[in-house]
Amino acid sequence: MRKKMIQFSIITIFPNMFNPIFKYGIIRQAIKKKIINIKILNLRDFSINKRKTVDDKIYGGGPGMLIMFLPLFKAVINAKKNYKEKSIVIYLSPQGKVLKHNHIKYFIKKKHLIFICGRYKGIDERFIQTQVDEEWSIGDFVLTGGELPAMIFIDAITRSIPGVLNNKHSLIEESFNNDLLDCPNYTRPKNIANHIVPSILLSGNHKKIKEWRLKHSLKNTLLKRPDLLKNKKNKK
Ligand code: 4GN
Repeated sequence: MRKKMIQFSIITIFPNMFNPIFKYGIIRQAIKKKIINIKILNLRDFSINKRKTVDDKIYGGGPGMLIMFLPLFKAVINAKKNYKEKSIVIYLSPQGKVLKHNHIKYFIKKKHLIFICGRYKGIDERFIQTQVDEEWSIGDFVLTGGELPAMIFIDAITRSIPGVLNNKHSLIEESFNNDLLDCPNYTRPKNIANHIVPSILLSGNHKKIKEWRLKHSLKNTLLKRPDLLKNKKNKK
C-alpha cells in the first residue's frame, strides 16, 4: 500500500462536468480510501474582469476565442499553494504526446498532477511555453475541451495505483500489459444457444488454463491489433 496519496487538480471552465467521475465505482472508492484526492478549480474564479470572462480574441484575426494567460496563471498558483508536494502542470491537447498504457507507471509515481482543460481555440502560447511542464493527448482526434481527456487520465492512473483494484492479478493479466490484448473471458451460464465455454476453462487444470489464455491473447492481438506485436519486436 502506498503511504502518500496522489493529488489531482483540474483547472476548467466547466467544473460540473467532473461530478460523475467522483461518484461511481473504483474512483469513488479510491477517494473514500484517501488513495487519491481530486480538486476542481473553476477558471472563472480567476477571471481578471467584472464580467468573469477568461477568453479573448486571437491576435492576427480569425474566428474563435483563446483562453487568456493571466486567469490560468492565477489558477495554477492557487492549485500549487494548496499542496506542498512537487507538482506537474499538464496541458491536454491534440498536440501532446499520445498516452499509452506503459506511460501510466510514470504518472503513478507523481504526487500532484495539475490538468489544464482547454476550450475554444485553446490557450495563449506563452502559457504553454512558460507554465506547462508536459503536453499530453489521449489520441489523434479533436474534442470540444480537455475535460474528457483529464477524466480519462485520472481514471487510467487511479486504477493502476497499487491497492486500488482488489485483485492484484487483474492488473498483470489485463489488456496491454506486455503489449498483448486480453484473452476471451466467460461467465455463467456454460451454454448459450450452443455457444459453449471452452472446456479447458472448466477443467481446473491451472497450467493448461494459463497456456490457453496466453495462446488466445496472442491470437487476439494478431487478429485485432497486429501493430502491437510489431512494437514488441522493435523494442528488443
Ligand atoms: C485534448 C483536448 C483533444 C484532446 C482537446 C486530446 C481541447 N481535444 N486528443 N480539445 O487529448 C484545441 C484547444 C482543442 C483545446 C483543445
